[in-house]
Amino acid sequence: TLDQLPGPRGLPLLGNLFDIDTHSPVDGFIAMAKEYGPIYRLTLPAGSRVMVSGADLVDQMCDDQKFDKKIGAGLKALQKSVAGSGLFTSDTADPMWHRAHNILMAPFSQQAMREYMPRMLDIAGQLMGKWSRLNPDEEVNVPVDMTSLTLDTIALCGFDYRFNSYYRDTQHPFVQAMVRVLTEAQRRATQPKIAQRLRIKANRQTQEDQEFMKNLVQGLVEDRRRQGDQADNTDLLGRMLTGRDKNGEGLPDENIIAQCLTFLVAGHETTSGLLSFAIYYLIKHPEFAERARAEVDEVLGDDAEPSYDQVRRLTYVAQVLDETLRMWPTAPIFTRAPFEDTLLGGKYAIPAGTAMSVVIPSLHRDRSVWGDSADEFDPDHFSAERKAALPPNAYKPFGTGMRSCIGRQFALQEATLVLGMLLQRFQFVDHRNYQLHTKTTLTVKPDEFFIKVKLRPGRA
Ligand code: MNH
Repeated sequence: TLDQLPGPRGLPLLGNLFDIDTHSPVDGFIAMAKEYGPIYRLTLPAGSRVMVSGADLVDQMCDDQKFDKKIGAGLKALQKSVAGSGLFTSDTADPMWHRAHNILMAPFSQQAMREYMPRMLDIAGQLMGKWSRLNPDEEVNVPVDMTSLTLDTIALCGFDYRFNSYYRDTQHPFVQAMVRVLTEAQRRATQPKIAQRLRIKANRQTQEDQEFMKNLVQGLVEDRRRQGDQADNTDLLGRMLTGRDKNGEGLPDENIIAQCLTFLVAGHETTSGLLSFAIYYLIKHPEFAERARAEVDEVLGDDAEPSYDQVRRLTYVAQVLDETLRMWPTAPIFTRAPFEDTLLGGKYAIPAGTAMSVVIPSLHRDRSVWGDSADEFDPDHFSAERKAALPPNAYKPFGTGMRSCIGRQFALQEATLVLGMLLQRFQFVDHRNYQLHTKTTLTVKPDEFFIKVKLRPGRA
């Protein structure tokens, strides 16, 4: 039974809460996978959870016929606080998940990505402008500047709205509201209900913030409806307003609003963490940075604005990003449950409905897949031949099956474009000799990561 699984022992009520570092809980999950092996059990106030990282076990869990995504306590909190009936926090059994998935597949497809290039270039250009105007002694806070980039990009491509993060000292009020609500949601997920009811002021703030966010997006939806045929519906919002599923059904406004909020939450921190970790690995591995820069110089030359086709030709930069997501998948966990009682790996009896979380960073360093170089950053892990030879479901930074990330092409195009443009223009200077430590909110990112940048000769 589940009780026989290895795992840390805890105090009766608090379970293993104290075994988990709240600054970066994922570090604790990774350390426990090292200690207890490919499958272990945690006892938390919210219930017990099975944590899995063995490649053979995860492969079995990725069968959509036998396992389904499970909306656990964390995702429930996200659903209640911001994401509502959006794709990320809906049950697969919910008919609205199917309708929205159906309507949104085309706008998120690789073919659609050409359409977002002008908007992505608009925001990328703002970052290039900011960094190229820094004085030599000024440093950049990498995750902060990357979060501005990815938030502004998803808002502009998503619903033609500008947060103008690079033109402000403080975050846009919408972003402030979102960050406050997400922080509070995380607190709620780990606190007893009674303690939460006592947080009267915080609860009122949450309600105000939620209304503020909803009203802003609702206003955009209504404006767009009013414009009718005059509207430029090339962003995600326009495509949701006009899209129909295979039965001819569209999405109700309430659902469209939830999707917009979901894209903001799901779409910004993950991609900004990816870019931040990629820069970290490149400053620590100058040989790979030089190889990437050589490719960029060949493909982009002096062109100020890369085209869609040029971005597609940055294959080594793409390998750097794939390898970065192997070492640090920025959405580090996904959770599934078997439809029926299941024997996992031929020996672990798992009752139907048991929540099982995949610890993706540990999966990605499984020695049976990556051999002795499992812990080493090397973009050649994703050379065309090695990528083709990977066992199924060994590499899962975007989750799995029909519940995998719908924004994958979007995120990879944005990250390839931006990392390419940065390498084209700048040398990164590791003036603090940064030692990696991570911070986990919904996602994981390098904490307190500063660099300096030097404009390359002849670039502006
Ligand atoms: Mn994304 C689902 C990782 C970028 C929108 N995303 C997932 C899942 C992972 C994930 C893992 C599966 C979660 C689960 O099973 O519970 N996402 C990423 C990573 C990046 C990323 C690592 C960037 C790097 N995601 C984006 C972007 C968007 C987006 C950008 C939107 C513009 N993601 C989603 C949505 C889902 C999702 C929406 C839920 C899809 C579904 O269940 O139908």
